[in-house]
Amino acid sequence: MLTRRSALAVSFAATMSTMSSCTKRSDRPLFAADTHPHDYPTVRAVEYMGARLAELTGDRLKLRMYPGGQLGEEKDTLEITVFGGLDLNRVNLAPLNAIAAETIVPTLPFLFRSQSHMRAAMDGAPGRAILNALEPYGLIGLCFYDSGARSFYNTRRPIRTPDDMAGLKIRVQNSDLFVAMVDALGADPTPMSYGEVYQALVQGVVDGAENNWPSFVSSRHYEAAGYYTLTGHVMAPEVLVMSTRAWNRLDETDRAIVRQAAEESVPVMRTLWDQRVRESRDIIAAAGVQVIDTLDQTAFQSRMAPVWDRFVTTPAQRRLVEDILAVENSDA
Ligand code: GTR
Repeated sequence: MLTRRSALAVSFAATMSTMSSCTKRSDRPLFAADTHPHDYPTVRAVEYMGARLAELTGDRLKLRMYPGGQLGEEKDTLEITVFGGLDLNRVNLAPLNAIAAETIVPTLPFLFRSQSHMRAAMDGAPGRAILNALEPYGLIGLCFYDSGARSFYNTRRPIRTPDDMAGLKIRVQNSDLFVAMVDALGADPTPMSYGEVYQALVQGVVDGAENNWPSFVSSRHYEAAGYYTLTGHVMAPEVLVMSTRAWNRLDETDRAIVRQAAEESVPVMRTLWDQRVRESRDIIAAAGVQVIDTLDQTAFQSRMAPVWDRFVTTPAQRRLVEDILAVENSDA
């Protein structure tokens, strides 16, 4: 059954494809979607990209952002992007896991050593290979944005070891990898769209979820979940994708400009991100959430071997894992 939001997104997509088939490409802006609110770093970075597009083309290319999940949940807007109803979409890598196997690799638990390792790997050849792997599926990968490290929060009790997670119902993103990961920790994984999690936490439909500092705050999940355990288990970055249909309407010059503007938005996003993480930590501290930061991370990590074995299966994935692990970074 279609939710109200996805119904809205479908009708939006229908209007857009009618518009694009009967107007020239320069007659309307590129439409972009993001699940986060208007002031979130990913939204502001894509808007920055839009401003650069306008500058570089004398207003020929423009971008209009639809933030706050108003066009639907990531899974739905991704489908719409693939069939060309949306031009640009900023999503997490997790909903892409079912589309392109290469996107699973940066989503693997405890893969990256640090944020700077993640940034160095995604800026380099492994990142480029993952973006290119989206092309056969109707998506052009433009750039990666930070998503920090995801950690577990819940409404019930402080989690210090995997055993403390036993029986907790934990919301996960729509990705089999996340389901398997939470399962391996002994909790009960519940895949659910992001927009539904706040109510589910408040009503006790789930006991917890997992996310980075900025999302924990902007989603207001911290108002319901008073325990945040810094497992930092996944550092999968966000990704900005363009519909191949929209891409095909651009000539070579404009494609290069789109790539340039996207690349220029990355350092802008990183500055906004680091600032937002600091602000979010302060908000959590002031709200009295119990932050559990003295924990044995290896106890969580050691449960992940079967998850890696199950999800890293192709030669391309194995090569990516090796290449990412071999990337050196300043704080390694
Ligand atoms: C956030 C991410 C979103 C979405 C969300 C979720 O960190 O930025 O794109 O994936 O997590 O948990 O669904």
